[in-house]
Amino acid sequence: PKAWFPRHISELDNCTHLVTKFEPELDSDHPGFTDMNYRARRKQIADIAFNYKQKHVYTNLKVLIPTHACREFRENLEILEKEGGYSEHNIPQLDDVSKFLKKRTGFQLRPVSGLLSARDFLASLAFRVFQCTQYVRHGSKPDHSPEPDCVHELLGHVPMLADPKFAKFSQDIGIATLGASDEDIEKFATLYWFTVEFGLVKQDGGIRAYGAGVLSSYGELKHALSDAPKKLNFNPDTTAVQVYTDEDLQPIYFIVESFEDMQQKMRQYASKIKRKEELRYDPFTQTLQTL
Ligand code: H2B
Ligand code: FE
Repeated sequence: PKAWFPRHISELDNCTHLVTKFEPELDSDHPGFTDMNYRARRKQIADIAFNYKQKHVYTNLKVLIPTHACREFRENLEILEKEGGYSEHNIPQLDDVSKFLKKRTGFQLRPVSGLLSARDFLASLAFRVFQCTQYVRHGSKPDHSPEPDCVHELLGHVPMLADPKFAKFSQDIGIATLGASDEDIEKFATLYWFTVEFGLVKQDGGIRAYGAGVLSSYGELKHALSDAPKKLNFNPDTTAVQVYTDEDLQPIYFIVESFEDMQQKMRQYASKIKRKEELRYDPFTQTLQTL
């Protein structure tokens, strides 16, 4: 067999094997062997070097997508790679992705500098506007970010927002939240969490991920489709009051029968919410009109 060697600069990620002969931690003859401060500092520096992975997230996720992601996500990621500037060597510009989405489903990306309140975030969806963070997670933890970052938005949300049915579903949640009480906003935020962020769907005789929080994290994607977490059937009345964690892998996921079924159940749920006015979005004037 031919010996492997790197053929692209990104493959230097695989050239990280250290010769440990002189390491202060392993070699008792090293002048720093007994100096714990020195060893701790060396370890910090070594960790930075180890974590320097070019497009680490993208490359890892691509391995799981064929078997773990729903059809809509897979198809749209392929189109984004052909037309949207997506690749493991490139993080596309927000404006280019926004134009791409606009053509496909009318969604546009609007830059935001951090985590928004649920009310403001959901209100934007009513106008087919997705508030999109600009910064990237810290390089020391490429597989996890406690807050949304552009890796999560671009790899998790954008492919799904490029699907017409899913775009409509997202806008419908947004419209349903307008003028809602704080209590109802809390419930819609929880429904959003268990669908758009961490949802699973029955497809092709198995279970696939469509939630952006799952699809943008290698660890979460593996975990979500394993036997470890609990999986319940999506039902807006019970899902809306399910407690969740945003600090760790999810212990519970909700499965929808299909996107049509999810949309219909959500519509029914939203129609029961007390509201002062019935609203409809007029795309020509980009205004919400009272019916
Ligand atoms: N703000 C930002 N910037 N991005 C998000 O994905 C996001 C948010 N999600 N605020 C919201 C909250 C979501 O978790 C729900 C609606 O609370
Ligand atoms: Fe998100």
